[in-house]
Amino acid sequence: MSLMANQTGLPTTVGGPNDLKEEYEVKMVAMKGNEGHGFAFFPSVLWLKPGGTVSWEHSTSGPSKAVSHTVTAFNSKNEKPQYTPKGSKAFDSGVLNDVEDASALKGRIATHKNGYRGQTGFGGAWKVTFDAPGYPKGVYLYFCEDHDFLGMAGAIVVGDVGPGDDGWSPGMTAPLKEEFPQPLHDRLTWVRNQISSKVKQ
Ligand SMILES: [Cu+2]
Repeated sequence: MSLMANQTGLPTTVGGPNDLKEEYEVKMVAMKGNEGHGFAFFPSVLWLKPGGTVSWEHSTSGPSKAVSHTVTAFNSKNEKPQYTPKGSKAFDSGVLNDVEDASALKGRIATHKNGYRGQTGFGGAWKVTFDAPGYPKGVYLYFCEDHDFLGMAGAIVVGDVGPGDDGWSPGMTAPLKEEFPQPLHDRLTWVRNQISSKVKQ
C-alpha cells in the first residue's frame, strides 16, 4: 500500500520479536504534495525492550515538510477505543510544534484538546519510557490527533509478545471502529499485519 511507497528513505518497520530496541527515534513525517497518504510515523511499527525509550521527532527527510503533530495513545482515557494493554497509562504529547519559536503558534493551536505546550519546538523530541507498571509489555497503537483522518498512526510493541500473551490484546484483537476514516482504518490494518507477520516467523 501507499505507506510502503514512502519517499523519505526511512524504514517503515524496525526491530522484531528477536530484535528489541533499547531506544529509538520515530520520525513524524508530512510529505509534500501527498496529503492523503504522506502523513506517517516512520517507523510505523517499532519493537522495543521493556523499559526502553521512544522519542518522537519532526522530520523533513525527503520531500516532506514541517507540520505540528501529536503522539496520542488509543486509550479510553484519551476518549478513544482502547488499543493498548489493559491498565496502561494513556500517553498524549499534546501539540508538538513545527517551529523553533513556539510563541509563533500561540492562538493557532490553542483549541487543541490538550492546549498549547511549548516544550517541543521543531527539532525537539518528546519521549516515553515504556516501563511497567504504567507501561507493561504489549502492543500500543497510537495516532496523531491532527492527522488521524489521513491515516497517521503507528504501533510500539514492547517485549516479545504474541497471541495469548498479556498485552497482545486489545491492541491486536479489538475490532477497529467502523466509523474510522478509511485511511486510518487502512493504516491500522497494515500495522497489525506487519506485527502478525513478524511474530509468525
Ligand atoms: Cu500529524
